[in-house]
Amino acid sequence: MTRTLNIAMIGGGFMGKAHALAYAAMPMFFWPAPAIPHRKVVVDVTAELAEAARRRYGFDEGSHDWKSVIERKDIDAIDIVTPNDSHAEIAIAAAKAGKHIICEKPLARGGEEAKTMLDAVEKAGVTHMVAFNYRRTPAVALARKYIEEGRIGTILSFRGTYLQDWSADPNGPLSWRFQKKIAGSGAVGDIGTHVIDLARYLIGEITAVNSIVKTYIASRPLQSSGFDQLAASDKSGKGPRGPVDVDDEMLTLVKFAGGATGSIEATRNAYGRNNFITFEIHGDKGSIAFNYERMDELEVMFADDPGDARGFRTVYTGPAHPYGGALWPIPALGTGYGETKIIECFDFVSAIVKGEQPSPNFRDGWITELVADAILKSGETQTWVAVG
Ligand code: NAI
Ligand code: 4PW
Repeated sequence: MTRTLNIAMIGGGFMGKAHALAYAAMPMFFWPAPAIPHRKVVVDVTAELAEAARRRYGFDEGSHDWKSVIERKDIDAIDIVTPNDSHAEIAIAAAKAGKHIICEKPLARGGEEAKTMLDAVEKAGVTHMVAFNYRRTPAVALARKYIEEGRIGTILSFRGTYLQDWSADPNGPLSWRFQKKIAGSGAVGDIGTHVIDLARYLIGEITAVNSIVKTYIASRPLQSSGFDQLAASDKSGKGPRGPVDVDDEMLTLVKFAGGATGSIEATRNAYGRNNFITFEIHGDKGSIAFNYERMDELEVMFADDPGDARGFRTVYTGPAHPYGGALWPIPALGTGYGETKIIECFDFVSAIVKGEQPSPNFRDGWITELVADAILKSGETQTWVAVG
């Protein structure tokens, strides 16, 4: 009989919604499922918030005390979907209690904190995963397959971006994402780490960076609750303001261990861009280009394409491509953010059942933090900085 895994999810905000959806939907797509994730307990900071999350996201129970939930014998896995400042404390306690862990990105507020988490999960011998879900986009997994098969030859260069505009308005509220003590950093940690993860997944380790890191908006209106208000409606700018002590934008050159070069840009101040995660990869036998805003499409050009058909062409992902058999039966029916989380959930649950470590795991999360640290340091020193 298919095993059941009892999940305790800590945090009932934006990512709480995405992960709860994934637990419910994963067996509907991946059937037979490796195990059935059961939404057992959801935790938030007050009893009222926990109860609202319980009803909304379909959990058996709500709680406002993650410490007692982690100790429960009937919980198999802990899902950490809280702001970044609580990831380490919760993950280390969960590891000590012998629970499998999935933790949202960025794993921590820097390499040092991330290493304490890695040490804890490795000592405990539990399954651990960091939720860089964009690499679960079928077109991104297809890009990796082409690279692994040598379809574009030796990789020469990688250009990656993550451009958004939700923080371009100076009267957007001072959410936790603009506070260093909670977030760790700004665009670098929040969205730059997604591109670092994609670069590592597709090309390999980053060894050195040379970066520009800037803050454009020095203060923002205080928001009325601890909740993040990415899409706050009150942007009147009235009322008290607080200081922003994180970066708004970063641009960096990168060197890869395998010899390729590249660049990464991340900003939340790019008017007109929404979830503009892109990469273009050039090899000595072809090129690949991707834009998340058209996430079912992969642009490819192979050097041996006929001379009268040179140029990028579009592959629409579907059943023939990674994860495609579990998703929808015809290419271009359309996948979305939800599917990336459903696939992530499948890979996490599969890893628990097989007793293996999924990828990306806490070691990947730690290395990504080391790259982010190097970018921030290079932004300060205006020099090349080695990673690690
Ligand atoms: P959010 O602000 O929408 O929700 C956070 C929730 O956690 C709130 O309900 C809050 O009350 C609760 N919370 C805070 N401290 C808690 C504690 N000690 N115990 C229990 N509950 C607590 O934040 P959001 O957007 O859900 O972000 C959470 C994490 O997910 C962050 O690390 C963020 O970087 C990451 N994230 C990842 C995304 C991705 O695409 N993979 C997208 C958005 C966020
Ligand atoms: O991780 C990122 C978030 O913090 C996300 O992928 C997008 O940008 C959505 O919210 C923010």
